[in-house]
Amino acid sequence: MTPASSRRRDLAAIVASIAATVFGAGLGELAAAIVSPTASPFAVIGGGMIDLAPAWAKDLAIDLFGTGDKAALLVGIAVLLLIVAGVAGVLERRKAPWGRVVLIALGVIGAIVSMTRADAGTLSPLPSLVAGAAAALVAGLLVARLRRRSTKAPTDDGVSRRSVLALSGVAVMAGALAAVGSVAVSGGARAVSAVRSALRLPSPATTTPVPAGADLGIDGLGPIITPASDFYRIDTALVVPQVDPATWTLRVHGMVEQEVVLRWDDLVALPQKETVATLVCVSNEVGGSLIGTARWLGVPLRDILERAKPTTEADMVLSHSVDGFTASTPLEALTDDRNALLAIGMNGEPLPIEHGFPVRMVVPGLYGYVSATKWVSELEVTRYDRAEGYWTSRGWSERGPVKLQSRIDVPRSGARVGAGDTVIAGVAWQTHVGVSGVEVQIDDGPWQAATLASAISADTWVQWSLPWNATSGSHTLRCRAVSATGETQTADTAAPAPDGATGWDQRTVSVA
Ligand SMILES: Nc1nc2c(c(=O)[nH]1)N[C@H]1C(S)=C(S)[C@@H](COP(=O)(O)O)O[C@H]1N2
Ligand SMILES: [Mo]
Repeated sequence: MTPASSRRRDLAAIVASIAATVFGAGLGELAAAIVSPTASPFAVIGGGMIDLAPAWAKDLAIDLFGTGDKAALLVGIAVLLLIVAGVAGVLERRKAPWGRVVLIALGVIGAIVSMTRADAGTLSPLPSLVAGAAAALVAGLLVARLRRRSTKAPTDDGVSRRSVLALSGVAVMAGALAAVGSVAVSGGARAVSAVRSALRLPSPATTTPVPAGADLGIDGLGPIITPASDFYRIDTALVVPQVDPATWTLRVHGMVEQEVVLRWDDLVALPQKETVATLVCVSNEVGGSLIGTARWLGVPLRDILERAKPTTEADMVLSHSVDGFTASTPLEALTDDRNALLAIGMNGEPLPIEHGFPVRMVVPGLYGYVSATKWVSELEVTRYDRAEGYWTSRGWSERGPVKLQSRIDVPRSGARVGAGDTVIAGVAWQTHVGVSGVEVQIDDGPWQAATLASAISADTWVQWSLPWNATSGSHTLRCRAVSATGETQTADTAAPAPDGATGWDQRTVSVA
């Protein structure tokens, strides 16, 4: 065989093996949709990578891709998979059956990882095994065609290669069809979303009014209550957990006098409270958008814990999600007079599925990673010296009180502003502490006091504005908040890890 024809055969083997892998992956997705949606080979590998990833990698992913970090991860896995598949193709042609061995090994790795997932069931390894076996089988058959003909006359070369390429096309189509089929079959997701749509929430016994002056209505400043569709989403779940209220339970256990198990019907029968609270992610950079404010409906966690009677030695509640995520919340924050909720409603509707349907926690004053467990299923009353939450074991601080912060929203960074009278505006927050003022500095001028809008409560962000007579040229705007306790927001810059970013938000605008 000439080196050129060998190269062409290698190329055909690469194409065939990649096609076989696409076919296997599609079949694996279909198998997962049928037996267990969270056991999709991609979700399993991705979930495993998310859990194993060091803190800096999470930071980097959020930095680079924002809330699109999961899509980026899946694309990354797919690219890696196709590279390995290509290598397996060459191996299979030159050293059969080693290519098939590699593909089967990929399936076995997926199967092993699937069994380590928090939500693993007995059938979880199946989709990955199906994917690996199908990829190996098809790759073996296709590459064998290439190998078989290579002993015949060189004129047959092109014919066999072309037939392998055509069959590869068929394999890719079949894989795509299986993947499309998997979406149609995944009834679990549709079922829970139908249950959610049909739900009627109980009415609250008490509500938090939103004062008329809370929303300044300035163009470019977000609404004081963030619509659920615009609310940032951060979690480790590649496949959004589908939890049916009919089977949902909350077990309160650990260092308690009385273990409590709550069902959905029990929960909705309890007196409900509607509060407004701002939720912010510890990964939010200065000036970042991983923050939102919503009206939450639910039962005070205090009322639930009161029934279980935590023992006096307990100082932490480790809340568990159905997907294995955990958060460590100081027991005190759940039993003091703040509105820490076991929430079922967001802005007047059942929680959106990706925001924790049917039940999540919302605790004013603490970053989400230590308090806002979505799809919550267990409250384990324990101690900080006995257990730790998901992000604490990855290097983040065990307690996460929200730091004093402020952000400039108007004018936007890099915006072109017309000279003359305009306005600088933004938001400021230190949830559960409250904000008493915001100061703005234009270029190197003096710090000027902005006007604060009416606050909903100390648990929410507050809007602020300052009139500005803008002169033409480039200007740097800075803001800093003053807390309700009189503390001024620090100028010291700190990265989000391990306990939240600090520093002043700064924008440069050019005035024409
Ligand atoms: N089950 C689960 N709950 C979770 C998380 C998670 O990864 N899994 N992430 C937490 C983090 S880090 C934040 S900031 C908030 C974000 O809530 P949201 O997605 O509704 O905005 O959810 C918290 N609850
Ligand atoms: Mo977060």
